Amino acid sequence: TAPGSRDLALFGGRPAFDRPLHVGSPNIPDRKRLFRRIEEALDRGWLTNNGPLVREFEERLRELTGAAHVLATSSGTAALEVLVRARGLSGEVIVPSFTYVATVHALQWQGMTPVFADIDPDTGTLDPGHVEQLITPRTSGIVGVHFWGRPCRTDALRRVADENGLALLYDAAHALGSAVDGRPVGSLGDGEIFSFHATKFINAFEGGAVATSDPALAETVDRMRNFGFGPGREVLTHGTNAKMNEISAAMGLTALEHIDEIIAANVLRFEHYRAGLAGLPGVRLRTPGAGERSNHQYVVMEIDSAVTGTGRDQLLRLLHAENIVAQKYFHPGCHRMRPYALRSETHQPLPLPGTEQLAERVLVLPSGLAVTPADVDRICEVVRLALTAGPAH
Ligand code: T4K
Repeated sequence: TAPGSRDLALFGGRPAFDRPLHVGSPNIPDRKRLFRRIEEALDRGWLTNNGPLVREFEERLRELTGAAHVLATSSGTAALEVLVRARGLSGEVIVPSFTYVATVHALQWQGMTPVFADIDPDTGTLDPGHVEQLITPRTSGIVGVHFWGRPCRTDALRRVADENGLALLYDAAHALGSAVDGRPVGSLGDGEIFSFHATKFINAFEGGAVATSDPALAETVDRMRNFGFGPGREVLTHGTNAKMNEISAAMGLTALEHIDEIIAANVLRFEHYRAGLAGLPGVRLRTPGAGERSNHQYVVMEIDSAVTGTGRDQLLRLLHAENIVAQKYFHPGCHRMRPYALRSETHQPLPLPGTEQLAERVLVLPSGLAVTPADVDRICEVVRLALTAGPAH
């Protein structure tokens, strides 16, 4: 008989997978090489504080991003905190609400007021027109997010920033290896940050980096990530400990050696999703825009529940029961999160319809090396079944 709702695990069927399939399962491409690097670091007796593996990792990232300077850090969040401070931002900083909360926390944690701008629901990135409307005499900068690896509308944002004397920084946590019109992410803003958290397609257990082509900014970031030390260990500025360690760099370097094949694997999985979900009413996969290159680390499905009859959250429950650990990246918008919703100074003068719409519709599906193309085909079958025989039917 044709599969029906009773085959769904939520209604008593057997789960489609006997192990959880995650969105962010770490890619670990070459354990031997990783262990060799770690052995070498242990033998050297140099474990952190600008060690040779960190310097090599930074060099590879410079080549990849085209930025003149890359400074590795202990996390993407630490990178952003150091960058906004080193760039001298203060007062109000315009940022999308539709982002991982770390973007907004980093600003707030550094004593700035995040002002939430809307996104263009088509791209998921900052709407430059809305940014312009939010500028006040207290605004010092814009922090865009290259969301899901999709570069921001950088030319329009650059114009807004330059016309108003604002810094333009990017949270590129999702976007290593992405590019627009041949310009790699990392070279688009005054400064940009990357994340190498375990769940990122290139990971360093935990880690991050600041990329910039401004030598003075790079020097300040370099000092601030290391207690403010300058040459001769003289303390020249305020600082923190945001350094990357050698074990993290060993992991990051080893993964970077395989970046092309990891991206190719991501693309292959994306193509399987595209074929597997084709023609399913009310379901759309997000694709890169014209002139854009994406690392395809996130496969983003958008659900129009008016068409499917099954809401995004219902589908998520159905998928989780099947061991398909899809994620609501990112819901809700940060302006609805308790510490920001309750703060009067982040009072939102304008509604954020693009953010509200997208946050209710998106679901990020498992991908990466730990998920095989055959797994993807099976996931697509389950999504089809859930949407055609699920609770709405
Ligand atoms: N800006 C943006 C736009 C970001 O997305 C992020 C981080 C940042 C800034 C900050 O960068 P970091 O300071 O983190 O370097 C995860 C990551 O923890 C976070 O790094 C990432 N974005 C975000 C997109 O994803 P959660 O809260 O979803 O984590 P968690 O623990 O729920 O894990 C997600 C999935 O990954 C689960 O299904 C389990 C799986 N997983 C997780 C870990 C840690 C694994 O399979 N293996 C693992 O080792 O944030």
